[in-house]
Amino acid sequence: MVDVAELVAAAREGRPRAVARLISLVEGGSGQLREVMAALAPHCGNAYVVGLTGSPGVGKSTSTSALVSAYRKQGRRVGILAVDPSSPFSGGALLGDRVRMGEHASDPGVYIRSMATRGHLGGLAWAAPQAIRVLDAAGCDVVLVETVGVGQSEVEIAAQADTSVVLLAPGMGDGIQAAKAGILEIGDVYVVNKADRDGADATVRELNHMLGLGEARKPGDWRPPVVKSVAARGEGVEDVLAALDKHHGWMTERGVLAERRAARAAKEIETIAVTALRERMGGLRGGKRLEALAGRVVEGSLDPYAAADELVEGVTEGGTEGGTAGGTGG
Ligand SMILES: Nc1nc2c(ncn2[C@@H]2O[C@H](COP(=O)(O)OP(=O)(O)O)[C@@H](O)[C@H]2O)c(=O)[nH]1
Ligand SMILES: [Mg+2]
Repeated sequence: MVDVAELVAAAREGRPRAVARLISLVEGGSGQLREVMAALAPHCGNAYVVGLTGSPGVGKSTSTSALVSAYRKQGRRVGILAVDPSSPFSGGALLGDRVRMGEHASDPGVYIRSMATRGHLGGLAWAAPQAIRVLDAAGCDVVLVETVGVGQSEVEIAAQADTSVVLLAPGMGDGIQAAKAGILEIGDVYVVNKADRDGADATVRELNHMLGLGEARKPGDWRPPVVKSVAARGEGVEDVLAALDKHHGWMTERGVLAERRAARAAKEIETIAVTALRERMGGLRGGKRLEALAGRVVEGSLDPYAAADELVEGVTEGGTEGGTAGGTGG
């Protein structure tokens, strides 16, 4: 058993090992997860969470690293969460990222953490926000969440961020692919990286065109900007930063930031509750109940709606008994 209060205090003093330990606890769905989350709660809500998403190789890690440098120049503390839903590894930094983030590895104002989510009950939607909370409570002013663009997971991670950045690279009909993937609905800021390559301007134009299609924006609504960058050389990074600042300002002014956070918290609660409910239904007592109810539905002595009501009532009565300690832990 870990002394959670001590660990949280150490993390808040900026001790990287305490931060790492806390993330491991929440990531692993530890039996102390609830205790950790309760201890973190009063210290959360300060960090500005930026999600970066896009196809593999588009330059997310390079851009993240460049953004970290820019934020560090402003004296802000930064947390980086690299989420790879397909990776079986977790804990340390991914090999490539270790190289690209290398310059920040020894900076005490920067936390770098990779996270694999495969096998997690509740997946990304559950695992990432807990780690973000740890970084937030540890005093990070900004948390950058990099996730590989593999469809659903990037949509999920976009929903975790205050601001979502979608990265694209010129050529290969990336823009059209983006439209197919529904990426045009999730970006608050679009970055055409690798602008040192041919076709960057065409990609910017194409994106701007697609973003303008079917738009019914009112005056004062946010129009996602399209920014060009050469992350590998640090070019255009100030423009990305400026776009982020602008979006943050717009959200704050309009109350959108508070709205998004409330919607996110609601979703998070719902996910945890539904997962806990499903666990209980699958548990021994729940399973027996379900079996008995199924028999009655087949017989015709009960309809499925009434059966579902009975099942929900049956597994929710009596507090947390029958649920796992972690609630949603894998
Ligand atoms: N030519 C060019 N290469 C870049 C640029 N940004 C990143 N790269 C390179 O693209 C490769 C993939 O970058 P990485 O940041 O790992 O992409 P990620 O998979 O999206 O995280 C690396 O070899 C980078 O050095 C850029 O602006 N121009
Ligand atoms: Mg990467």
